[in-house]
This record gives sequence, structure tokens and C-alpha cells, in this order.
Amino acid sequence: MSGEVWQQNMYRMFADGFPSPSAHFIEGTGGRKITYGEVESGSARLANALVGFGVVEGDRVMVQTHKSPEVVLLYLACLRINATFVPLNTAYTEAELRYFLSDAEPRLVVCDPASPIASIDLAGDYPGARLETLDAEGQGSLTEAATGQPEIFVTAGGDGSAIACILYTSGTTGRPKGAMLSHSNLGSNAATLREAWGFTADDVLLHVLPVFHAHGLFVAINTVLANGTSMIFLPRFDVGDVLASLPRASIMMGVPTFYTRLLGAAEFTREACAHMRLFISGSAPLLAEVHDEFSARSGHAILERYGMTETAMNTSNPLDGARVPGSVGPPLPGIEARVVDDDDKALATGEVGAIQVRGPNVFTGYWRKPDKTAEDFCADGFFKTGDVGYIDEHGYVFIVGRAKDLVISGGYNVYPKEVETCIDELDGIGESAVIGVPHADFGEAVVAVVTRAGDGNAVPEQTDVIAALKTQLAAYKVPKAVVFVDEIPRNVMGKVEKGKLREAYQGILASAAT
Ligand code: MLC
Ligand code: AMP
Repeated sequence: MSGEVWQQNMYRMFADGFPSPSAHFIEGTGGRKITYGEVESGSARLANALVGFGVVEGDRVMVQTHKSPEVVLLYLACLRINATFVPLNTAYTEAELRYFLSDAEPRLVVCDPASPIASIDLAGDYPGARLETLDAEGQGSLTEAATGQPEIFVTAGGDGSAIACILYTSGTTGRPKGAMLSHSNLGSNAATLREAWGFTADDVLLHVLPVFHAHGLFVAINTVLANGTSMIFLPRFDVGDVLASLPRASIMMGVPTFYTRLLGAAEFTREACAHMRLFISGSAPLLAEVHDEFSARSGHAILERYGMTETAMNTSNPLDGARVPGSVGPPLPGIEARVVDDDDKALATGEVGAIQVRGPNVFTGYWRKPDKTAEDFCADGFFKTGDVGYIDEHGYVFIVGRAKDLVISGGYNVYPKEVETCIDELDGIGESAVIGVPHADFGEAVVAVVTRAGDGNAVPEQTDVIAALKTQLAAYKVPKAVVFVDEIPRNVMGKVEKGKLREAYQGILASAAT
């Protein structure tokens, strides 16, 4: 597989296709615009500043900031050095952040002044990590350090095997793991998606996703950069702002919640999206009903695709051809998907089993967790996704469930084990089981089923549990409801019967608003 365009530093791959320096890359809020010329000069200034801080190839640059054009330039600066960009969800609490700091051992930490990181004694607790700030307006000590730096930087070379990003993902056991994605993993996926989704020189992406996860960073930004076109860059998803931007955009990417929220707006009509050519959905299952309602309202069949932090995108419904509601489409070119039984033996067409994938997009491994990495790969290189499904006679993949105990709420993954561990440590709690139940806005939402210990003075109520968890966990992981029971059902093996709990409490959030 030598000589592929993505077997090099990904910034070099992007830069080879950059349009004229005056062409726009980002149109942000408040009229902030970044041209491709400024992509080159701004990322060079930042790369020079980072090198001045002592950042070298392989160093981790940990980032917890609001979404801004400048954080994209910081990402590109890291790529240019072959340093590793480690973005973190802005919702993480100090307790979560301390784990990431000790695990990733960053050379540089860039955070918003309001981030909990800013109040941690980095020098004392994490010696070796330097702190710089970057606020939502793109201002801060990092920007000051970059001002006046040379606008030229010789981008690092290599064959693309350097680790471009580490993204943390939780798991069914233990603490979050850092998924290491190389320049080649990400570059190959960007080149593939650009082609598969028919990006043209006229395309404008409406970017309303967060930039600290695979969807907003890899699927959206990398593909735009590989295409050398522009994006309208909004700080977050807001129905009114999206409606106002649709007439200038041609493509939007989102989680299913974006599309159900748009359907909730009477102003979302065929006319409102007359300028759009493509709506893409992923990160969580898109209900066939939502797909159909969206088609009827807008005239657009949402293109659903399937990916993971560890793999970027694996499958996609076609641009031309049938976009099948309820399916995530066939594997993308160059990527293989198979469905296997418990012994990793391939199953026949239509049979339900574990989904595995293989291709240049599949990550390099978990940061400093070789055993976990080995566990998740088959001997022949297929990666075990933890998703359950089947492949039909046309090669389309259907996801019907998950082998991993995972809740996907509004596109964010919540691993029950992590929440249960926190709940079980609270005063007055016996044990807990965390499940996902249907939620009109988030698709699924987190609910905790809990017993009281009954052996002390503390008799916790729902509000106590929620308030205590909010100090430990990002708010989207905190249960929307806590149900107290006398006993948690277990099978003869002693395993919690989560299926029974999901069935019993499936309607508990039926009328919940966002
Ligand atoms: C926010 N809240 C959520 C939540 N988002 N709760 C559960 N699930 C969510 N997804 C909580 C907040 O903590 C807050 O709680 C309250 O809801 C309101 O917060 P908000 O900030 O006003 O919410 P909003 O801005 O409306 O955010 C909802 C959203 C956002 C859907 C726009 O969650 C979002 O952008 N999701 C996209 C996630 C994403 O990018 N996933 C890609 C992962 S990559 P409180 O208690 O404080 O009031 C991946 C790979 C792949 O999966 O295939 O793409
Ligand atoms: P993450 O760890 O955030 O990368 O989430 C990856 C998981 O999201 C996958 O393993 C799937 O379970 C789920 N996922 C992503 N896209 C889809 C989709 N289109 N349909 C169903 N599940 C999806």
C-alpha cells in the first residue's frame, strides 16, 4: 500500500490541495473569517510558538477550550510538528480532567480561562506540563505567544505513522482509554469521505458540532480541509442559527438530535433548505421514522453513516443510490466489515453477530494499554467494534444493538460502569445499575436504578445523587432520573439484568423535555 496520498503528514496532504490564499476556510460568528492564507500563516505562528515552549514530535498537547477558529489552527499546528493533539470535552469536571492529565502526560495544556484545569496546580501536581490559555474569542496567552512568530514553518515529514490525535473514550471496564489515531488513519478517511460524499469546490459545510470528538473534528473539519473549501462555523447547535445559515450552506453533518430538533421547527421547510445538497447523520442510530419524516418535510434523504472514535468512518449510505432508512450503508471503499460469531467466525448474509472492521482508517491502539489493544483486535487485523448487526444481500450494514454496555445520549457516549462506580461510592447507597432509556430529544438518556444501603444515617434522594454526581462527572453523563428500588434484579450467574430494567423503566422519561 505504498505511495498512497495519505501516507504522509496529514497537514502536507491538506496543503497540497489548498486553494488560493484568499479563499475562505472558516466563516465564524461575529464576521470572523479565516482564509487559506491565514491557515498557513496562523498555524505556522502557532507551531513556532509551540516549538518555543519545547513541544517536539510525539509530545501531547492537551486542549480543553471552547470551539473557535483558533483552536482549529492549534490542531493544525500540532499536525505540522507531528505533536499529538488531545482534545477534551468542555463538560469534563476537575476529577475527570485529573485522570486525563496523569494518563496523557502532556507537554502543553491549552485551556479556556474558565476551565477547571486553570485552577489546578499544574506545576505542582503534573510537573512537565506547561499551561497556556485560549478563550472563546481566540484570545489568551497562547495567542499572545504566537503573535510576532514567523509565518513560515517547515511541516514535519514522515510516512503518516506519527500519532496525530489521542481521543479518550470510556469503556465497559476501567478508566477511559486514549485511542491513538495516526496521520494515515485520519488522512485516508478524509480522502475517502471527500470522494464518497462528492465534495466539490463549491461546497460549504455548516459546522455546528463540537470539535473535541471524532464527528466534528475528523469527519467534518478534516474532510473540508482535504477538499480545500469552506465552512460556516457556529459555536454550537441552535435551531435558529442553523435555519439562518442554511441558505449559505450546502452540506450539514449532525447527530440525530439535530435532525429531530429541526423537525420540531415549523420554519424548517423545503424552501429553508433549497440551497442544501446533503444532510449527513451519525454517532447514534437515526430512527427510520425520523429519516422518513425528514424526507417528506425537506425533500432530502438523510445520508446515514457509521463510525467510531477508534476507526473514524467505516460505512456510509451512498451519495448516489439507495439511502436505506435504518441501515448505515455498505463499507466505505478500502474498508472491510464483517459479522462474526463468538469465535470470530464470519457469519452468513443476514445473520446477526458482532461487527468487525479492518482498513487504513482503523486506529493504531490504545495509549499505553497494549493489553487492551490486543484484546480488541483479531489476529487477522479486524477490530472488534462492540456493535451488533448484520449485512444484507446488497452489502448494507444494519446495526441492531451493542455488545458493549453503552448509552448514547444526544451523540455522546456514556458508559454505565463509570456512572455506577461514582454512585456506589456515595453515602447511603447500596448498589446501582445505570441504563439507557428512550428520550425524545437525546434518543437515549441515562437513568440510574439504585438501592439504599440502609445501614447509616444517610437516606439519599434523587436530588442528592444528581448533585453529588455533577461534581464528579460531565453533566451529560449524570442520570436524568434516579429510581430507588429494594433490590436490583440479577440472573442466576449474579449478573444484573439490565434488559429487565430497561423494559421496566422505558417510559420513565417519555414526557421529559431537553
Ligand atoms: C447536553 N446535555 C445533555 C447532552 N447535551 N444531556 C444528555 N445528553 C447530551 N447529549 C445536558 C447538559 O449537560 C445540560 O444539563 C442540559 O442538557 C442542557 O445543556 P445544553 O448545553 O444547553 O445542551 P445543548 O447545547 O442543547 O446540547 C445538546 C446537543 C449536544 C445534542 C446539541 O449534546 C451535542 O452537540 N451533541 C453532539 C455530540 C457529538 O458531537 N457526538 C459525536 C461523538 S463522535 P444541565 O443538567 O447542566 O442542565 C462519535 C463517532 C461518530 O460518536 O460516529 O461520529
Ligand atoms: P464513539 O465512541 O463516540 O466513537 O461512538 C461510537 C459508537 O457510536 C459506535 O460503536 C456505535 O455504537 C455508535 N454509532 C455511530 N454511528 C452510528 C450510527 N449511524 N448508527 C448507530 N450507531 C452508531
